[in-house]
Amino acid sequence: MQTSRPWGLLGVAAGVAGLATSYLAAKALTIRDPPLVAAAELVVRFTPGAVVEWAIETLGPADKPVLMLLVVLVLLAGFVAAGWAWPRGWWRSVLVWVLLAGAGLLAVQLQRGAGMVDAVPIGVGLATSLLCQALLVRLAGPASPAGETAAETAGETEGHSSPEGRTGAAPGRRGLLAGLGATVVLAVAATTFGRVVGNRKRAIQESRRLVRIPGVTDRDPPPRARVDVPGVTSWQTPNEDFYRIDTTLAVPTIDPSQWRLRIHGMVEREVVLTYQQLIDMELTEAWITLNCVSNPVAGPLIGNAWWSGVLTERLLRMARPLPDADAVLQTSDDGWNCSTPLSAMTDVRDAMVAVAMNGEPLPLEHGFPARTIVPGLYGFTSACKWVVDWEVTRFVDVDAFWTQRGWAEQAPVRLGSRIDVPSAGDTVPAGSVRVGGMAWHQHVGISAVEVAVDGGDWQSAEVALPRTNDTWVQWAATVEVGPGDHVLRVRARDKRGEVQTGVRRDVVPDGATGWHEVGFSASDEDD
Ligand SMILES: Nc1nc2c(c(=O)[nH]1)N[C@H]1C(S)=C(S)[C@@H](COP(=O)(O)O)O[C@H]1N2
Ligand SMILES: [Mo]
Repeated sequence: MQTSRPWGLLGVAAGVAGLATSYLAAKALTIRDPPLVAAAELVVRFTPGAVVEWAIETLGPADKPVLMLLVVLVLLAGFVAAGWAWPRGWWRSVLVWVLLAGAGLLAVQLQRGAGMVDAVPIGVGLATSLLCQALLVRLAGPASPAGETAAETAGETEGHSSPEGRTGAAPGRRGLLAGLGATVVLAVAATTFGRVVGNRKRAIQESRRLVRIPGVTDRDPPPRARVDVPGVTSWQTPNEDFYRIDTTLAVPTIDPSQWRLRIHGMVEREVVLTYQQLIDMELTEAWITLNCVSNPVAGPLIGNAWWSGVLTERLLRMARPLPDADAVLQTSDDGWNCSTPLSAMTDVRDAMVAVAMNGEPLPLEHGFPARTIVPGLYGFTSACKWVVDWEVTRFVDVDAFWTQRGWAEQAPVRLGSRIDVPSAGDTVPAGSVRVGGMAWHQHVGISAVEVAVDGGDWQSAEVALPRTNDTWVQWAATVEVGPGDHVLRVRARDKRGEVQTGVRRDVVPDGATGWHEVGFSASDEDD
């Protein structure tokens, strides 16, 4: 028996399994391109233009398949190398896998608009390949000690006379075949499932594109909402730039025709609404700023949009909550939930089940086909995306997702402000410096903003006040600074007379507090 392990084949099987799960992960996370495609795109990007032109000319429409084939061949070579490396020391093999994953990561990260999430499929693929290889090697029979003599050792242990004789060649081969078969099945299953998930996403994107909601308008920001300082955050946040926070790995894909909102629990009458019934009701539209409780001072987890939807008050009125109820446990299609004060959903504010954001049906990531928006409350206690169920209840009887994890049960947004201009570390000409930023206390409203340089006296800023209290506001000021280093700080005052506290507190359990401070330098113009 002179069979040594088919090391290269093991590597290829493990590599293909990794490719398959990375493809599945990419589809499930709705990432534009799976890593393999990203790699092919990278090749195109770094190939000299003349070569690309030559390829297109000579290969015609076959240029893309040929390119993919090349990338696949290079990858296969990498997989074989990873396989061969194993008997020379498992860590060498791991090194090859890591290098391959590193190349994939590079390809993915060099894509336009790549983010952290795009790295996930690579991690999934790497983990799969490592795991598969380890399992396959094990199935192939008694492990051969790593080292230069691996080939000889492999030959020895194969003999029936060796101590592991009974688990030698024949059972090893059977185990290996079973393992390879299982790997192929896994790879095909992962790819097929990824396809299905991807197709489903595309189908729902298409339904979204076709949705027409009568009464939804696309509004320009009110003129008085803006200050004239370049670099201050846009008052309206475009959908593509709107921060996204949720616990889902795969964005729920809900066909609007299948969507229902069930209102039940402590109500006189249970109500079940279809999407059509919802959008046939009278629409409310409003500018509302949404922010996340985990936004640190001056963090990015805040945005302002023009929302269209149906007042939660109207929907709850149909169900007639019982007098003892004080909360609505809202549940998403993906199982996430939050408990919202019933009062905030039934008082005069523009709390709504939103169906459109900035004049378009909700983007899938922001809750299509429907999500709740409650002005004045942090998202984790109110802004349920993909909302499908409202149980009218009492706070004492429920513990929602984040409350179980140490966050507050109720969380009105805190008065806050930040400096956008200057940015930390900027150098500006000494003298009169225009500064600006944002301030917010949704549903209370901002009355004034003040800035101070180097811990000096507070001076009032100009505030661009839109007619609503439910959005953030832009502010601007002119400060006088001499040459040298400076620190600018800001604080806001709300319409209840509360002055923003300078006490620094962490985001847990109910939102950060503290003034935003920015260090910058002023230089003499003669320098
Ligand atoms: N289904 C679901 N809805 C959710 C969440 C979630 O994890 N799942 N996160 C909430 C939190 S913490 C915030 S801050 C807002 C963010 O909404 P956005 O992603 O549209 O900006 O959604 C809320 N709604
Ligand atoms: Mo949040």
